[in-house]
Amino acid sequence: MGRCPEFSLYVIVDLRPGMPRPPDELGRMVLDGGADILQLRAKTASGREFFFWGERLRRLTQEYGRPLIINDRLDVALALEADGVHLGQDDLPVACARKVLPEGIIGFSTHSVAEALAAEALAADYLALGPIFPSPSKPGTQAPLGLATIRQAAASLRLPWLAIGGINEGNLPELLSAGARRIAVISAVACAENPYLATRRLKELLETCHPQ
Ligand code: TZP
Ligand code: MG
Repeated sequence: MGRCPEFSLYVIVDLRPGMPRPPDELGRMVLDGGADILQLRAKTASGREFFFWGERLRRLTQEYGRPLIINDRLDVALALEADGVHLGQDDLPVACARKVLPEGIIGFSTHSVAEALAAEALAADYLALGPIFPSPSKPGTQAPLGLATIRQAAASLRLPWLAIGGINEGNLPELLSAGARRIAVISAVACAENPYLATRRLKELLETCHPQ
């Protein structure tokens, strides 16, 4: 997969207010539980706060030897010497990030199979496709794509792609049966009573269906 290691479970640590645990405590629990990649996401935090938690998660991911990806902000990714950046349709263009991060992991968000197919021509290492189910972390932005989209994506995408949006232990089996191999989650682990166990269970389901 080039710059991006093979992965199945991508966990996003979201700095949005009201999360039950501090980001570094959550980060350690999900890394212990088997998350392959950690992303730090901050839609409302200041650059200072983003960097503060980024430094802590950077140390943690280095300790565990797993990649840290920064959502949206190439400047924060560079300042942290993170492993990569995840960009959306309204962020800096992928080609621009690739110039600045020639060896970095670059992810790109897409919201339909057509958008994902078009994005395969960009210099991204992986694509995110979603929301697949209604998402408590991104409410009301777009109608959920559903499992038919997963079947189409599995049949047509060549670049590694992950499914995102409302994924949890309950709906993961049907998602995997539809052809997904990689998932990203926020609430399924961050809002679980025990994020370590929640991560482990997701990872076990992923591995049972698609051994790495
Ligand atoms: N992009 C599409 S849905 C989503 C993002 C960032 C949020 C995923 O969070 P959750 O809580 O796992 O639905
Ligand atoms: Mg974005």
